[in-house]
Amino acid sequence: MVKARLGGVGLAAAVALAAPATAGAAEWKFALEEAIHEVQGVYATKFKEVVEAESGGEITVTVYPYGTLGESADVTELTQAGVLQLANASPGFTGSIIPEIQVFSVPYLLPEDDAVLNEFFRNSRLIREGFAPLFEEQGLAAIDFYPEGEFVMTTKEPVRSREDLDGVKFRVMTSPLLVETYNAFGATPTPLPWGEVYSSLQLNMIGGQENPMFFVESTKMYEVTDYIVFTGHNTYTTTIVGNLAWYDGLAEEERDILASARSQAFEHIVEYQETLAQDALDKILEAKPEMEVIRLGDDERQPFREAAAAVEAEYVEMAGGRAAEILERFKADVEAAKAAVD
Ligand code: 6CS
Repeated sequence: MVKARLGGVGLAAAVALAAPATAGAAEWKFALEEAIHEVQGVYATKFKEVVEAESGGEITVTVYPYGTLGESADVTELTQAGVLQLANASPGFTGSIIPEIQVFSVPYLLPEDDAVLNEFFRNSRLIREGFAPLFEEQGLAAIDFYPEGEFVMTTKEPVRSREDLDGVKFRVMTSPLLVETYNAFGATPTPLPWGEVYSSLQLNMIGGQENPMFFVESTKMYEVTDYIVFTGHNTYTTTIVGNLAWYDGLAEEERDILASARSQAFEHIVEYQETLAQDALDKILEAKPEMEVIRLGDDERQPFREAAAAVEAEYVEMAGGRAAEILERFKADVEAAKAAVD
């Protein structure tokens, strides 16, 4: 069992976490990497609504948004330790403990078309079953995977080529393959937890970062960068993890409620995101009309695609174990999703 670093947990939150649930009723504590009004919060709100309704009030879901229990690594550790039952744990961070999950960070592997993307997340056997043993080795149950939107780069200088990223200190999440990705893209990758990104941009310690459009808007990244660059290189993926001992100990009825809440929240979040990125971009341009939007054309994307081949090879090398098999299954499931949508 991994020992949780409780350093990031505030006193009030720690007291609340330690408090026993009301006698007879179960409480599922669910921590997020985002605020309650952001994508993970919208998912968790739906999940809570379904669990509480379908259990007739026997189960309460308590949601801890980002800022109450520390960074992503902290809430993952608290889940491994059984202090929390559920958490968002995105591969951009969990790649540090589950190297194979970094397949989600290989550029240009996930489909760009939304219908294909959603079909892939909904029905891929790799996603729905194949990753489970890797999470179990870390004391975690793999409960759900869902996309949170296309990554865009936001930068202080215009980017149209890999040369434009030369010498740019570019913030990435802390999974090692993201360092390889931005090395291959020509930048100087700088892994940082989320809480340090805004101030690092403000103080010019870094010159760019990547995130989905809704997050650029909701966290006001546009205030400290001047360009939004569409490269089409990836989609932000998150996973929901559960404490394995807790998950294994659930009664059949509780498992059914969990499965129902998971699938209803998944469909809810897919629908919720239909216009989210465009709405966020509109809000950014209204708040900061001088923000420049650069959409790389096919020719301009080509060098980034070529760089992705090196990242793919590095993934197999770095993740070892089942990485090569996972990569092939991933590609096969993307092809299956394309065929299903055609
Ligand atoms: O870039 C990050 O670190 C954050 N991005 C998103 C979309 N969600 C949470 C994560 O910490």
